[in-house]
Amino acid sequence: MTQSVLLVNPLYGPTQAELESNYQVHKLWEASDSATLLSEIAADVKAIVTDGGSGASADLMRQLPKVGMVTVFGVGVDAVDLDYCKVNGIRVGNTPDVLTDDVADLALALCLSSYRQIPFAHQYASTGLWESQGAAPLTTKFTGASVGILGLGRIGQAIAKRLEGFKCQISYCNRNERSDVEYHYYSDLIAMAEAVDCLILAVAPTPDMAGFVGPDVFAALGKNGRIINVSRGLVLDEPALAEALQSGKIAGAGLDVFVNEPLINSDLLNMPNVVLQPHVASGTVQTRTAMGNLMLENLANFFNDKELAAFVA
Ligand code: 8YV
Repeated sequence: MTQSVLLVNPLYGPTQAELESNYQVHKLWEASDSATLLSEIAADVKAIVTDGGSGASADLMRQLPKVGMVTVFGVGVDAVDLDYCKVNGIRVGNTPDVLTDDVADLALALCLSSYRQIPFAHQYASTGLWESQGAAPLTTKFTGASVGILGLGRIGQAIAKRLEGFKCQISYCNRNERSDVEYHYYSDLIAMAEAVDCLILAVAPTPDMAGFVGPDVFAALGKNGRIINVSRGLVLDEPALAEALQSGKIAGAGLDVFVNEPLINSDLLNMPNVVLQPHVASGTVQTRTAMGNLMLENLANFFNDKELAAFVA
């Protein structure tokens, strides 16, 4: 029997094609009236397929009472109502590990882009400014920088490994100190921000972390401080960040994620000291393929009553 699933939003093409060839796929984003679609499919749908940004709300899951699994095309499950899943015995699959290297690579790319002003220098070279104005302005050295990582999980550790290659002084802030690393531990984010030049957000956020990195952290980082975010937009107080960047309270930011993506706070657009990316940290063909395969494996395992390949609940 072909199983029915709800697909919340479009996926990486080949993954979606594979999904559609194995399941009956109901596409939520195509429905003119989502409540009507959900009531029509409620008796059949046992799994929700979604991505890290959309997740699955309690309201959505309530309308599909037969659902026993949410499978996320991504590692982050902050947009899935995990409390609702726990109470209702709904499994939650995700795609850890396979995207770790790409996300860490992009974090480093954002560090280098910010310190060495690569987007600005590209403009300088490509628009004739080099010829008309002479040599480009000098930038800031990244090798040897003091860097603090908020969240030393899988991705945070992969970032730290890369930072070792840049001879950085590495600190981290976690709920608990890790016994398996030598980096400097801070239990307090402000204390770490005071000690470092560059703060990289790699934390797996919980909903209560909204605006966690705000004015007090920017003040602690200081005028030479930079913030890199490859975690989730909600962790950063964006209006306060824009103000801190405009007023020179901190030096720069490199951002891949935003609180209302794909909308970006207009104050952050076109600022010379901000490097923006459209949430592409895991966005390589190789990694999206691996994420898709893991997500499909999770789904197949659920329907075949096997343990999920990767899950958080
Ligand atoms: C994806 C992500 O961009 O893994 C995550 O949590 O945010 C990303 O890898 C997203 O889930 C795919 O759309």
